[in-house]
Amino acid sequence: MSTLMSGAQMLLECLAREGVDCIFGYPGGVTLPLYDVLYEHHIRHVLVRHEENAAFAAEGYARATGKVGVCCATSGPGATNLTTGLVDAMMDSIPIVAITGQVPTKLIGSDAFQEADTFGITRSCTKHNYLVKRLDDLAQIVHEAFYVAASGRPGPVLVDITKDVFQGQGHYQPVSSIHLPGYKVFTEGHTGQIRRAAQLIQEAERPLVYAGGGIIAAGAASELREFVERNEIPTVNTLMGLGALPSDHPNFISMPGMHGSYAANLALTNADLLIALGVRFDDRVTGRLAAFAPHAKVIHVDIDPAEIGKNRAPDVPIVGDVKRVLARLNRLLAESPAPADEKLSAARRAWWHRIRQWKEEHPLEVVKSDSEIKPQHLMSEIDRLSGGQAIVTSDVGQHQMWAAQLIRFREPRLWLNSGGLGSMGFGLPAAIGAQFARPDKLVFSIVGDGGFQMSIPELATVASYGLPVKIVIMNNGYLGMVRQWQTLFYNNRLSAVELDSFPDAEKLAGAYGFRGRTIDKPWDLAPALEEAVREPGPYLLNVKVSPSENVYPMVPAGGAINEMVLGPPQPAAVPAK
Ligand SMILES: Cc1ncc(C[n+]2csc(CCOP(=O)(O)OP(=O)(O)O)c2C)c(N)n1
Repeated sequence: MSTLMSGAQMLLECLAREGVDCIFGYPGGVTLPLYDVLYEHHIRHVLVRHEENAAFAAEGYARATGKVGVCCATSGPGATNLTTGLVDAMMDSIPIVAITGQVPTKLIGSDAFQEADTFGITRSCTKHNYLVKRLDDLAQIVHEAFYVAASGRPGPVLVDITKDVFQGQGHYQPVSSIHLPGYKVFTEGHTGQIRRAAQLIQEAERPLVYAGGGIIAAGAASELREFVERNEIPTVNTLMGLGALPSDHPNFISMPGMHGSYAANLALTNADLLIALGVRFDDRVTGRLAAFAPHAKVIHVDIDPAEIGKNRAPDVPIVGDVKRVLARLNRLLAESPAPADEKLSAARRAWWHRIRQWKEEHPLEVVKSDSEIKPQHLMSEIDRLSGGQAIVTSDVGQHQMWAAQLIRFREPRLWLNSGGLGSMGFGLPAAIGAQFARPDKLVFSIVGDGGFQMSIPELATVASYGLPVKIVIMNNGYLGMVRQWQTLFYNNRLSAVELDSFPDAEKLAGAYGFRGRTIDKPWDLAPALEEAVREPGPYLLNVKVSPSENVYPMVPAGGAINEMVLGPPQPAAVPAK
């Protein structure tokens, strides 16, 4: 007979059995019984300074490892503070389990102190959610929550637990199987469609792989690499997919989309076959949908049937785990190679030639100046120190786009950013989660001066755990990305974008007990970053960059992705060739 335990102990037993070693959270009234058990439990609880950041940190942990991240909040305001992080995880398909406390069962619906309808509020921002009102259901639900979060298309799952369940006494019953009628995960892919895909791949003159976060979620990077190498196919990785193919791989073009490269966007526009792998044809990638990849047949592989045909009807739909589907495609293409066809080979050579030309005509450039620090210069220095190996989290805005364009990632799970939701305030807490998950790694957190001010409370978390995160503020004195749109599309009428009061970084970091510095001279950039990396603990580097720089290329909202503004002085529309 197993030992009698409280609901709170049982919850931790479940988490331990799920391999959880770390929870990001913030306590409160109804979670007191849980925190009492955490007091002497081996699972580490990390006290963040705001619940939103608990969710972002759990995401950072999950994004850096592929494991389920866990966050925890009390009822009412604690739970509602989690919601941005839940939506963020939902949009980017990140597996997290959020535990929230709820008022005692008998008080539900009575407007009790700190009661909120967490179950109702989070229904639309979770993959699945539960309200636990009976201790007998607890273990089953918690194990289900982990299964749902991590299986199929990953996502956030919330478990709302009443205080009486935490306080009740019962026996933990191991959960031997999880059977969820109505929740089916299709992993294998349809054999006939995989054959059709193989045939299209062998016949295409201008094939292009368009690979996204699904490759990283599925752990399919080596299958992707084999696929593009064996079939000699050029590849674009979306913002969420950076690192799926190493940035310096010869088949890698770069990121496509609104701030994607000229070559990547023209490759999409001119391809005759798009092999879309774990992507969702997001509007920031496609631009005007009707003009997206107008000459291409589409093979779309995704584990979520709802993605197939959502934005673009594919010619070959394949619902399945992209890792398994690619492995099967690789086998099929190896076993039955296409017969030699000189005309086709010449067309493929010409395709590669055009792509190389586009890359040479308009590369993503590192702009430098003798008098001021250019944002691109900052990113290239971080890239130099990272060598494609560091974990880099970003916040949202111009710095995010420059980082995505100019920093290399040699592996998956190094580039962590809020892609779908674009949540400012993500970068620093995500770095905290990532650093806990990967203490061995150098972690840069690149943030704008706007987003940083949303996360300042987390400097306390960084300090109190001595996390050696290198926080780099790209400080342009503006909400830069909004300023850019106002400059380009609203006659430079700068409205509510100036950030004219910014704290002294050295004093701010010093107030928390670690080192910080502000620089604004280009010759100080490399030494200052090196100093930050050498520092064994945290470091806050405030880099004042030229204030009014714009991110290019840029596809204006509603434009086709070949209609890029390539940069000052004059917009240049690039025709599809
Ligand atoms: C929570 C949240 N609020 C508002 C926005 C809208 N927004 C997108 S980018 C941006 C400006 C970000 O400024 P900053 O953090 O300084 O970064 P920069 O663009 O200058 O690199 C804003 C306000 C957002 N993405 N997230």
